[in-house]
Amino acid sequence: MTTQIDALVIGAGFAGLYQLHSLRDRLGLSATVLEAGGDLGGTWYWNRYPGARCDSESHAYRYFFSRELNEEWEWSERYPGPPEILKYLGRVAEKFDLRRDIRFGCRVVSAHYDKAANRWVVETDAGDRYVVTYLVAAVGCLSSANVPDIPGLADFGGKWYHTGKWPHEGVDLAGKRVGLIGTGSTGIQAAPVIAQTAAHLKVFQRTPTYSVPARNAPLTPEFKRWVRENHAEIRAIAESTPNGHAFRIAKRNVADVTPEERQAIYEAAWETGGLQFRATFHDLMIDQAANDTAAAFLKGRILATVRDPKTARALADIDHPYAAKRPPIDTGYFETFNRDNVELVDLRVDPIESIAPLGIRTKSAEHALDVIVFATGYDAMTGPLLSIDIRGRGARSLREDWCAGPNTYLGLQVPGYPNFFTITGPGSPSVLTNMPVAIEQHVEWITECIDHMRRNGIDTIEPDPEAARKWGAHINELADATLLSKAKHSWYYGANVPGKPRVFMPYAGGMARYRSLCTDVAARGYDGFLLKRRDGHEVAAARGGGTGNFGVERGPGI
Ligand code: NA7
Repeated sequence: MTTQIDALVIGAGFAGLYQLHSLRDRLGLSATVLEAGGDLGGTWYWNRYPGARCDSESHAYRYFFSRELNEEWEWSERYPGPPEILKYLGRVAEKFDLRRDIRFGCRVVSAHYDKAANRWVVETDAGDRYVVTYLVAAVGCLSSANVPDIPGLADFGGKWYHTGKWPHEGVDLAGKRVGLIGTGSTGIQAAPVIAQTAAHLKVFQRTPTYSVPARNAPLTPEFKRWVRENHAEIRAIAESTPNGHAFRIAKRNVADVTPEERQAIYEAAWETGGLQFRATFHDLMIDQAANDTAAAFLKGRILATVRDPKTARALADIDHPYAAKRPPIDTGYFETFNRDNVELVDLRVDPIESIAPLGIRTKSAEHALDVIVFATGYDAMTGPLLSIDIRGRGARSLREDWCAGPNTYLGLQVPGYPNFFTITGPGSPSVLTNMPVAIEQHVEWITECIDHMRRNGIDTIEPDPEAARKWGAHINELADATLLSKAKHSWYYGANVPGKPRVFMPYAGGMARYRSLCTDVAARGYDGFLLKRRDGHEVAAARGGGTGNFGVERGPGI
């Protein structure tokens, strides 16, 4: 079956839903969303592991584009869990009548640009074809599960699961000996909940990491009222801060206060909980000495919480600056190691060698297990795009073009792939932000760009290769100006996936700055992009950003 429409959107998470609404209901285009999952939700459709919860605070984890939607929706907890987020997205889909243009259970396998027709030909795993003018990837950054290639997994006699593909019917862990591999945000959320039901839990830790208590709780009626009455202000803060959350980063530097004041500030932030800890000082992410003070405080908390000294030392022996890797937040993670049924396996001392039919074999021990839970993260940012056979001009493939790392302009488009847009793609702030805020900005920019093309008889838009090259250099320059570059083994660098190019992928200049750059680029006639009319004539843009003059502000861009 071949369907001809104006626009095709891949993915029905936060990004895909809003993109569909914008293209269809604002621009009047015919548009369809193809979604591999059985229902909407994206990340939240798949991530239903024990303890799964959003790390963004709920009052800013929402769309802001519709006042009416904001006024009718109320979150129940400080951090929403998957069921409530799915309910929210369900309400969005109902309100804007989105489901009629979404095909579920439909995986896109290829998207090839047909130059002669100036159309994208998209094929699904069911063999359906879509011929479209505009192609938007709303595939998410963390949707390609990374299951490590450990020898023997196929022979494991028990059950194994990746947290990002958790069975929807749930997994009964009662009475089971569970091995949890991975101590990133996911493993840290899952361990305390698994420990409550499993007979025994072994946490296999490769890299210890910091964590701050989330302090989740039901929202009080007063707070809910405050949210209802202050949507505009919450939005204004979220859209003007570097990471899109509804809290501001303090202007003070660590050296501006006495050690006693600093301690009191950290203690208060510890009590408040959550990602706000990162906002206590302006220079935490740019000054090693400043960061050392936060790191020392957080390591001290681990040592004070965990009773067994050897376990405490293994958990607190952290090798990177605080927040140089994605900082987890938790509910009783370190306390979990005080339980009789929980044990830490320090893989730096005793690495995993193989998986045997009865469990995990490390260098010096056999760990008998009934269930293995892989909380081993994702082939982040590029993985979801490269899992599709995407081919642009001259049948060049994205996999080949990105063999040395992603190449984009503003994280929105790829040179040689006309009319193909990515939402929260590599080269955009994405994973360094509160996602819905980044998503809204992208969707609106893409929608306005397509509107501009249609109003001005422009057939194709794609980045000038030179602008993309400069953008790539800028991404690295920004990362190097922060302490993010001190954790080269993070997934921000693709280091968690063997063979993946080690390139810093997200834009670390901050969401607010990125927003103004994108707005400026559009205002200059899509500076840095090549726009061609139907007759093949190029439309000149005023040159600015296209010359690589993006500016670097040495500040807390993340
Ligand atoms: P992360 O942050 O990538 O964490 C994955 C964890 O799994 C991390 O501790 C890894 O250790 C560990 N890992 C990965 N591969 C292995 C192998 N082969 N052996 C042992 N341990 C391994 O993924 P999450 O799902 O926790 O979080 C992803 C994002 O979701 C998070 O940032 C939030 O935005 C939400 P490593 O540190 O690589 O040594």
